[in-house]
Amino acid sequence: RNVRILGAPTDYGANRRGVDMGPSAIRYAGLTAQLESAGVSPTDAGDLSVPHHATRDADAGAENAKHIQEVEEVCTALADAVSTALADGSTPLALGGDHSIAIGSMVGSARDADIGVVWFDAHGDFNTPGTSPSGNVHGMPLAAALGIGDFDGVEWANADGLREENVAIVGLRDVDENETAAIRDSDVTAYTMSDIDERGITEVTKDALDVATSGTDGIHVSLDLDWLDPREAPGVGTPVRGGATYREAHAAMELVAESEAMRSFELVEVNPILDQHNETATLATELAASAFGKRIL
Ligand code: DIR
Ligand code: MN
Ligand code: MN
Ligand code: MN
Repeated sequence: RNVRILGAPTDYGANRRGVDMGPSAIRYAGLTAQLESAGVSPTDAGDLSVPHHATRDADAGAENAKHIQEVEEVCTALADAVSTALADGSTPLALGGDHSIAIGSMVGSARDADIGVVWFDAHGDFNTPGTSPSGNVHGMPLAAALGIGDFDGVEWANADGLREENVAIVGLRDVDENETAAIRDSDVTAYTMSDIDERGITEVTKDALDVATSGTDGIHVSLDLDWLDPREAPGVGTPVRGGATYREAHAAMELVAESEAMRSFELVEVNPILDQHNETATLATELAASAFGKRIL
C-alpha cells in the first residue's frame, strides 16, 4: 500500500511550544525507513502551512477555546489533504502536532465514507469549550468530530460519516470531571487501563477494533503518544503515569495491521523539546511500522 505522510506542525491546540516540532522529530527518527521495513511505499508530502506563532496574537481565541481560529485553519487544510490522499488511493499518515489535528484527520477520512475510530490515549479528548478546564482544543477533538455540545452543527469540525457507536477509546486514565459524564452519556465505548490490566491488551484491542469496524468502510487510528507510560514516551506535553508498556503498544498496533481496516492514521503529541535523544519520536516510528504490518518473521 501507498502511504502519504502529511506533517501538521502545530501547537495551537496545546498551548505548549515544542509539539509543533513533532513532524520534524518523527521524520528525523527515520519514519520512511520504518515504513519501508513494513513493506509499504511512503511518499512524504511535506508539511501543511501553519500560521507562525509570532504572527498571531498570543491570546487569540476565547479563554475556553484557545486559538480556535488557527485550529480551524490547520484542520480544514488537513481534512482536504487527507481526503485527497484517500481519493488518490493512498493511506494518509498525519504527523502532529498536538491532538487538535485529529479533527482534520477525522473530517477528511469521513468525508466520503462511514468510518470508525480507535483512539489510543491516556485522555478522553471529550471536552467542549463549555466543559474544558484548560481551554486547550487538544482535549476536545472527539467531541468536536462527533458534534457534541458547543460543537453541534459546527461544520468544519464535524465528521459526517462518523457515529458515536463506532468510536472506541483505549487506555483511559486521566479524565476530567465533566468529561466522565459526557463519555458516559455518549454511545462511544471506552476502555480504561484497568480493562487492559484485567483482560489484557489483545482482547481489549480486538474489542475496540470490532466497535470501529462494525458496519463501517474503514477506520481512523489516532495514536496519542501519551497513551504509553512516560517511561517509554517522556516527550509529551501531558504525561500520565501508569500507561501502556512498549510491548502492549506494539501488540495493539499489530492487531490494527491484522484488521486490514485502517484507512487513515496519525501520530500526535510528540514534543522533542521535552524529550531526550528523540526517544518518543523514535518510538512513534516503530509503532507506525507495526501498525502498517511490520513482522519479525
Ligand atoms: C486535558 C488534557 N483533559 C484537557 N487532554 C489531553 O486539557 O482537556 N489530551 N492531553 O490528550
Ligand atoms: Mn499559543
Ligand atoms: Mn489526546
Ligand atoms: Mn493524551
